Amino acid sequence: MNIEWYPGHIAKARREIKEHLKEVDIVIEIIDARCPLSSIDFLNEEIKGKKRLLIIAKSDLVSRDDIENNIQIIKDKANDDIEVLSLDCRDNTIKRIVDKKLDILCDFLYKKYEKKGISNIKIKALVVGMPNVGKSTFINSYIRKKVNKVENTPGVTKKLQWAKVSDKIYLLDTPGVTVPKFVRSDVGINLALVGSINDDIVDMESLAYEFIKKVYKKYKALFIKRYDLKDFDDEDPLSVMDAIARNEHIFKKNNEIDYDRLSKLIITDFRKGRLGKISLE
Ligand SMILES: Nc1nc2c(ncn2[C@@H]2O[C@H](COP(=O)(O)OP(=O)(O)OP(=O)(O)O)[C@@H](O)[C@H]2O)c(=O)[nH]1
Ligand SMILES: [Mg+2]
Repeated sequence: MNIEWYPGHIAKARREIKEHLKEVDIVIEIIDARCPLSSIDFLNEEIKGKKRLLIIAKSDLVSRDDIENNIQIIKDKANDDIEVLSLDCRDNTIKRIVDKKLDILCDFLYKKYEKKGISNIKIKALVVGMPNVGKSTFINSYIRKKVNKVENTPGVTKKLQWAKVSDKIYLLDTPGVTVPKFVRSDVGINLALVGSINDDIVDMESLAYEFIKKVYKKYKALFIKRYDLKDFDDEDPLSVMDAIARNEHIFKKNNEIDYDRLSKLIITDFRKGRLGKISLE
């Protein structure tokens, strides 16, 4: 299965974000805890040299072990100034912990201002990431005000928009953007599964099949619990899908399995965390 999604509005947003890079001091990149390695490295070339705060959003949907493993992989790969935080971005008590990380990253700026004798420091941060990862939610929680529109679908934020945190800190919310070409087909599949790619361009039946193929062995117990698959031993993805359909009674009028409805059910259960904590990476 090969998924690519780089429509015109995303190409345009990417250009606009690039133009703003010059005027920001740091970059806050938001990635999805369920596929952190597929949602990272956005604008990697362009942001080289910028201090980066990497926020692993939706951490409530993944086990601590999976998050720690992936943080280690990211830290081993990152060779620039980077701080990492894993969060539930809907939690509006995150301010203190985010401020602490920003202070570490901005220490160089404070020193620079101090040398010049400037006391009214202004820090501008760019908030970027793939579509639907939680950028606007993060900003709202950090500011403790609903300044940005949030919805569980990609492409909600349409324009770049400044938000004032305090006299000292300003954040620029941006539309979620994908890259012109994913490095592996796996990346497209993972991003589609977490809802970063418009569902309209994705074949949901193939996507559900890929999902089961990818995670069933590791998370079998969660599937058994959710769909009551106790006496079912086969691990073939299609057989698993059929077993779920039988137990959930997902048939068409002619008694054939309704794969369209079944696929949407499985993917929605995953996205909403109803299956339990599942990481794609
Ligand atoms: N469980 C969970 N849900 C989250 C978290 N952060 C955001 N969400 C949900 O994810 C969905 C998308 O959030 P947004 O803040 O609109 O994401 P965005 O990155 O701004 O999306 P675009 O503007 O479309 O690129 C919403 O339904 C949020 O409630 C999180 O940490 N945990
Ligand atoms: Mg947004």
